[in-house]
Amino acid sequence: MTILLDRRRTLLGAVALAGVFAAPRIFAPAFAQAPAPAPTGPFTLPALPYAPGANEPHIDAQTMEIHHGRHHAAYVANLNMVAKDHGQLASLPLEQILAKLGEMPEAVRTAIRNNGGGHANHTMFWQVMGGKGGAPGGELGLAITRDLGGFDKLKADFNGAGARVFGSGCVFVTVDGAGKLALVSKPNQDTPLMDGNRVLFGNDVWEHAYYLKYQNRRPAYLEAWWNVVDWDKVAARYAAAKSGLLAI
Ligand code: MN3
Repeated sequence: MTILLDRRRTLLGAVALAGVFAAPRIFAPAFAQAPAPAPTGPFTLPALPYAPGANEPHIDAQTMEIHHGRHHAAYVANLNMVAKDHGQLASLPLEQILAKLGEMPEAVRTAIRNNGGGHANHTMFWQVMGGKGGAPGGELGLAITRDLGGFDKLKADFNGAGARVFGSGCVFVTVDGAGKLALVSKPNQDTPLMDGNRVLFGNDVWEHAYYLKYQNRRPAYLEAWWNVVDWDKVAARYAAAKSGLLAI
């Protein structure tokens, strides 16, 4: 009896094991249809040029980490998904893609506008922060006085434009090849690059840029932001623009 029972157990065990090993075969086609890994290029997330806490206390480290590591990273990942099926994107610099938005395939134009714009705006945004604020001097300071009525007026006008953005968007100071400055705000992830212009600096007024620390107090964020602007970096961008070398 004992031997028979053992045999039955062994048989049942064998059937059960066969079932376990058969199962993957049944589901094999589903595995075969799983999406390919997300593309890692041609666009890449630039590293933050400073530690996430470098802009404390005005912009908290957690906001910087989420803003860079999730929001900006998502724009890059989405843009790469578009580029996977539209290889021509890989052969054009981002600022040219955005300047030629109207020539992009209609089916993906909005995706390029939102994600390409988001990639460009954030790439610029990280670069111009990490500083100690203060007032810009030298040739840039003179240009602000000449074209924007001085630094105090620029700050007031810039903060006012930022407060008036309904929903999400950015405020920019643009610069042309002659060094002339202008103030402009854009909705969503639109950028002056889409008009063929160059961005000297700008601030992100999406709620994700400030909500953890400032909640609904966008004007307080706009005011505090000037304390982290790196005017040396902005001055370098100004010189690059006048040399025709400023891209994003
Ligand atoms: Mn943002």
